[in-house]
Amino acid sequence: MKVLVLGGDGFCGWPCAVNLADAGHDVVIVDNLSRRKIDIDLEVESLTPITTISERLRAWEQVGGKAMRFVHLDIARHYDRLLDLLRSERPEAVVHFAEQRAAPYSMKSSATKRYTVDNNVNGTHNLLAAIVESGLDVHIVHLGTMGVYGYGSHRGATIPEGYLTVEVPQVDGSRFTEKILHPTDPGSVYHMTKTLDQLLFYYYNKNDSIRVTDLHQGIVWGTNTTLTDSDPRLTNRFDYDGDYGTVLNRFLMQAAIGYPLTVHGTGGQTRAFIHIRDSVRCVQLALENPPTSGEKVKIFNQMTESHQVGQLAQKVADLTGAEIRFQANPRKEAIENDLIVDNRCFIELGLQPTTLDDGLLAEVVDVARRWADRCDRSRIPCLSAWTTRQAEALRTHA
Ligand code: NAD
Ligand code: USQ
Repeated sequence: MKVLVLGGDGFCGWPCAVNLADAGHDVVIVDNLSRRKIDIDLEVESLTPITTISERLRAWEQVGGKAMRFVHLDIARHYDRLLDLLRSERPEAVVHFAEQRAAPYSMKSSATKRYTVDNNVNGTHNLLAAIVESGLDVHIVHLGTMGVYGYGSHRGATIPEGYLTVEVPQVDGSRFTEKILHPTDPGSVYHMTKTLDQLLFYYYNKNDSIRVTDLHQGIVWGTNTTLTDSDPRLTNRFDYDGDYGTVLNRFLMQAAIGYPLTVHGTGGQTRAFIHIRDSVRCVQLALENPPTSGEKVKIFNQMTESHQVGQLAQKVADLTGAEIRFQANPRKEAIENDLIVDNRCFIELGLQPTTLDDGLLAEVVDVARRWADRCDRSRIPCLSAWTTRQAEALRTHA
């Protein structure tokens, strides 16, 4: 099938594009390369050396991969070009990764808050409006986040896949049940944009029958898939800095270079995780099992396991001998939370979860050790504070 991969130069998008091409799909990558530009602004680089998008595409063809094309386009700002692209390519599906995805970056300043909202909400809305205007029947597969459900207490309840069945009491004492979108509880401006995306999908699905699968993805760890590992020029990015590095990959990289593991607060935060290989597989499964015409937005919880941050640090320390250092938390978030997640949709479609086994953890440590000399230690601390109170705590405990 013809697929546009929006954000196909990014950490999740690149291995996904390669995987879809390998599966025989006709892939067009659309990206404005903003992620590479943000690295320049932040004066940091991916731990792994990554080649340019042209070099990546050339290398992919040289290793025998099915050719992919690249379109340099900002989907949040260039609506007319996006519409023209849809009209000329007539894709059957669009995979949408093209958003500013770091919570700490979104909380750095009013400028990054505004950029994240402008970029993410406009990008998603432009895509929906352009599909309606094109008159095409396009399946959107969007990368959302587990964070839309929030990380307060769920009082031991299992988080369903997008929709919650509620009982509504009436003044006359009667009750009725209803299936509603699970209430949202974003923990950062970035996460808030994902909750807004969710409403945009709900509306365009209801009004224009746009077919959407929204993947509520957990924290992705690991770096390469077998395909991106097949040639150094195909290597995926590895973010380790305080804005874009995510917790498990950061711990593994910190262990590799002998930097104490940076646990925020008590480490009681529980989060959902998925390995990059499973992330890629899930997107393919979602694409190949689209909603039918008239079906409401399909929501899948794209995660395979939940862990407490402190326990993860302990696991990495046990594996590598690393020291753990508890730090003032730059985020305004619950000290501790429960997280029980229903992920049956993907399991029923055949996903065999890659769990956090020692071999895979060690593989990431090896990647990080190989590139340790590229690490700028001064970029490791998380300095983006959620409020002035957290900023003060960071200063006091520095
Ligand atoms: P990334 O920043 O590495 O990739 C995003 C890509 O989109 C980049 O290549 C960037 O240049 C591009 N992009 C951003 N705005 C654009 C625009 N307006 N027009 C065109 N291209 C644009 O991020 P990622 O880690 O690959 O995440 C991809 C998606 O998956 C995001 O939407 C993110 O919210 C979601 N997600 C990521 C994770 C994770 O742990 N990395 C977890 C859950 C969900
Ligand atoms: N944390 C630490 N130490 C660190 C880094 C983070 O203790 O060095 C803690 C944070 O305080 C937080 C948790 O680890 O409690 C997760 O932080 P993270 O940066 O790994 O993940 P998050 O900010 O939630 O964002 C990432 C991706 C985002 C995606 C989200 C999925 O960047 O794109 O949407 O994971 S989820 O977490 O399920 O919402």
